[in-house]
Amino acid sequence: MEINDFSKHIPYFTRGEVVKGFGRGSKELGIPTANFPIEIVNDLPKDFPTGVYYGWGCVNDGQVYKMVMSIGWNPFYKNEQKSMETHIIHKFDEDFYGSTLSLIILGYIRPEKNFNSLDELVAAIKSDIAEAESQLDKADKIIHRENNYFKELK
Ligand code: ADP
Ligand code: RBF
Ligand code: MG
Repeated sequence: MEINDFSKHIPYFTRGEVVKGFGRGSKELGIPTANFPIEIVNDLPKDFPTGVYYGWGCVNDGQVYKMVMSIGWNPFYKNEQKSMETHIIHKFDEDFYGSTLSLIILGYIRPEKNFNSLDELVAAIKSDIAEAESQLDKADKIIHRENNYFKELK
């Protein structure tokens, strides 16, 4: 059986408001994650695997940037609620709570894991960011950056 047969759902388009997350200080770690409301999480197809993904993201009618996202229960924190949190690979001057975040998810990096320390979690996320950066430089991924989905709010 294919455990990661997410391919039929890819590219996956999703859009929602940026809400307050768990407030665990991801930002202090240098990896802020924009969280989606539970309704958006519940809209995911039932067979969409939890794990770490990459793709493109855009805040309101702004520029399109590379992003990585975590979908799942964050085993390191033993969350009771499934979450979708996106780290946009760009340095923003200000927070954007309440804004609309549009995403195109293009690929899967790995399943969610537990870690022995916060340092190991952060190292894994940094390696995910590096992987996303290189995947999104490929021609078949770059084309999605220009998708009309990102122009609908302009
Ligand atoms: P929370 O627990 O509320 O999600 P975080 O520490 O994860 O708090 O910070 C997330 C917030 O940081 C986002 O909602 C957004 O407003 C802001 N932010 C700033 N830069 C980024 C970025 N590059 N990627 C994602 N969110 C960012
Ligand atoms: N949480 C986990 O418990 N396990 C993971 O494997 C995991 N991978 C992540 C990968 C990325 C790219 C991102 C942005 C987050 C990930 N998280 C994971 C969520 C992380 O625990 C959460 O963002 C914390 O708030 C970081 O302090
Ligand atoms: Mg967050």
